[in-house]
Amino acid sequence: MPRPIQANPYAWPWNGDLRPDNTALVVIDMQIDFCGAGGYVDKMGYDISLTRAPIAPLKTLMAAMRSAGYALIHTREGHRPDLTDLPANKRWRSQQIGTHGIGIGDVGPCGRILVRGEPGWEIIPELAPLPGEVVIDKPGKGSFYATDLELVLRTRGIDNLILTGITTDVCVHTTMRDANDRGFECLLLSDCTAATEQGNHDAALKMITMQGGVFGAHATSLAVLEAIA
Ligand code: C5J
Repeated sequence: MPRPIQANPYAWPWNGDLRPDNTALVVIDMQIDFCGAGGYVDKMGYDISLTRAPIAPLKTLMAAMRSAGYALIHTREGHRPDLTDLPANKRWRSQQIGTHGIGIGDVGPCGRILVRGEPGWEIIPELAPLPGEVVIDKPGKGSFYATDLELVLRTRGIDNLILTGITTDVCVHTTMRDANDRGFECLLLSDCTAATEQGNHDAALKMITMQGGVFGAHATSLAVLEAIA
């Protein structure tokens, strides 16, 4: 039986009920567009060494959780090739930063940015899903909006979510907040997430600790590995 995970601001999960069949590891948007050379984040001029930092600890954690029998769920942010699910304001804003007015839906070095089926939209090979693992395609920042994630989790009897991936302050936080409102018990891993600015990552962690754990808790991947060993 796994022990509760040493986390901040409380030992997680709240009720101590941590089991492979009620807990899933969610790996959010580890796509070339967010952490690969020539991808969207790189084109915007951000330092991809930050968004690549979670790759190594995630690789170790994913292997350990797979062999301990936990479900892994992967997400990919992306839009239909005809862009019918891309709000005009999201596209316009994405074209305001970086070079040459290129944003979501436009052609970049890794194909059309954040368009399903393009090379940049793929999950990086180091963290590729295994056959049979659930992959959620989402058009928004949160993983629940316009997806069947909640149905998949409820069907499997999942209560606890361990949240990882990029970026901490955008897609991971949006997912955590939404999951928390839906009654899921959430843990965000500080070394398996990253933002495009370190200050945003740090602030996103601090926000979680307010009000006794306003959206859940955060911990390191080492604490998870120790608890499930
Ligand atoms: C962003 C994400 N930052 N996966 N997406 O646009 O966080």
